[in-house]
Amino acid sequence: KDLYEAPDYYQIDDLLSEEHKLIRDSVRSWVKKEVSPIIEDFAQKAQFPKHLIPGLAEIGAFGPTIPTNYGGAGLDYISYGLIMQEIERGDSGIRSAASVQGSLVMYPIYAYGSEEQKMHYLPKLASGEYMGCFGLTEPDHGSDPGSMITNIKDMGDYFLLNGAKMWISNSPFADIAIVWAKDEEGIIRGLIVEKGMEGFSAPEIHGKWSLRASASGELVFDNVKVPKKNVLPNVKGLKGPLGCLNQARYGIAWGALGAAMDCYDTALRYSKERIQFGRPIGGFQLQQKKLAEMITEITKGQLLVWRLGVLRNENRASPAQISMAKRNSVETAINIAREARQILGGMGITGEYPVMRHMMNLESVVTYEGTHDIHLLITGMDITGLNAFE
Ligand code: TGC
Ligand code: FAD
Repeated sequence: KDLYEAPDYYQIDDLLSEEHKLIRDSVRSWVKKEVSPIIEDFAQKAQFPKHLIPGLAEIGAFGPTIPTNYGGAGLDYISYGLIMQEIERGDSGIRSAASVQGSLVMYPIYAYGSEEQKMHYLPKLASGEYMGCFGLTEPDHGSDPGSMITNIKDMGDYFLLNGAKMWISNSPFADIAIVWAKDEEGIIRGLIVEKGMEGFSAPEIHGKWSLRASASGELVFDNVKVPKKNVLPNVKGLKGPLGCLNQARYGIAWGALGAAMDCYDTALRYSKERIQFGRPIGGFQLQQKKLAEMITEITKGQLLVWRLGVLRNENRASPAQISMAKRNSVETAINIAREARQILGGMGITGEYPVMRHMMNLESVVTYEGTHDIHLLITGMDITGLNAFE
């Protein structure tokens, strides 16, 4: 593809500042130059392209909203959203690496850490010198993380950590892990666990058909001695990890639309070029229905995330509003990917086009950071006041 046209059917660009557009365009050209040419190969090989880490740091993808005195980019939430949108236009796995680093590793250190922890870790994470991962999910506790069994025991000078985490993005190569574990009173605490601590391992999960260019793994803790200075002092309880998820889910709400835009753009071009029965397939009503519905859903999604960004900037976005946007964007994207793949016919199943890769990636995105069902139930609880989880 020589060109990329970002759909902007309702002149949503008018709602962006010049700075927003500059940031968006510079990330877009970075993705086009650095990600698009190599991503299919890395996805086929099931490898995370580690060489992209310095570039991701340079475009401000690691901690876009973290203040500059800690090494972050100090940007607003619309900028953060636009960065995620453009990265996920390239690949959800690359956006995942950035989401985890910024929202799930830097954010908890920034929001719940001591000044010493912030000064020590945040600049290294912002520059990509350290990469991090976030361990909440366990083999037997996914949607219900409050029932986790990973635990810490107070041994005086240190905590003894035991348990296991599952499905952890970036874990196989991460230098540090933000780990959520219960103390002896059953209260969830956050810990910074470092690579090389005795009894800590992070084996990779193989055989994924989705998010193949992202490294996923386990975190296994067998009597790991975690110094007390590595505990995040300023949060206790499930609201700690859930607060980080608000950050990441917000980014995914924008990101998934990037994947949707790439699928739409690819299908639209193909429909104008592919000739069957003597004319472009885009001239057939059935294909036009698919394309018209795609641009309608993308436009609705763009307006929703833009408004969410404004609310987030004003610190007024509720977790339930974030859930609605994450769920809507991912559903939009997965439906568009499936329809776009059909428009491409047989070519749609090949790596010549990005559509099937996006489609497979989105099967993870619809599950992680709270499944489609869980976000629906969060909306249900918010509007009825009745809790379906109890
Ligand atoms: P519940 O009793 O409702 O809440 C416990 C405490 O947490 C507070 N809270 C929140 N705080 C901040 N943000 C939110 N979004 C919050 N939601 C709830 C709540 O007020 C309460 O506080 P307090 O002070 O009263 O104690 O908790 P519950 O056990 O009933 O669970 C609720 C539920 C199901 C919504 C929650 O557990 C949930 O969201 N489950 C989904 C799990 C999930 O999303 N896991 C994601 C793992 S990380 C991941 O997937 C990374 S992928 C990264 C990538 O590669 O991009
Ligand atoms: P389950 O919770 O077992 O759910 C199975 C099904 O049951 C789902 O359809 C779900 O919607 C449904 N269900 C569950 N409870 C209810 C209910 N109350 N009502 C109705 N239906 C319900 N986790 C991390 O901590 N860190 C990471 O970095 C991370 N990265 C990931 C990367 C990938 C590629 C994947 C696939 C997952 C990752 N996860 C990560 C884990 C992810 O957050 C979980 O997979 C997700 O929260 C769902 O948990 P589960 O897979 O155990 O499914």
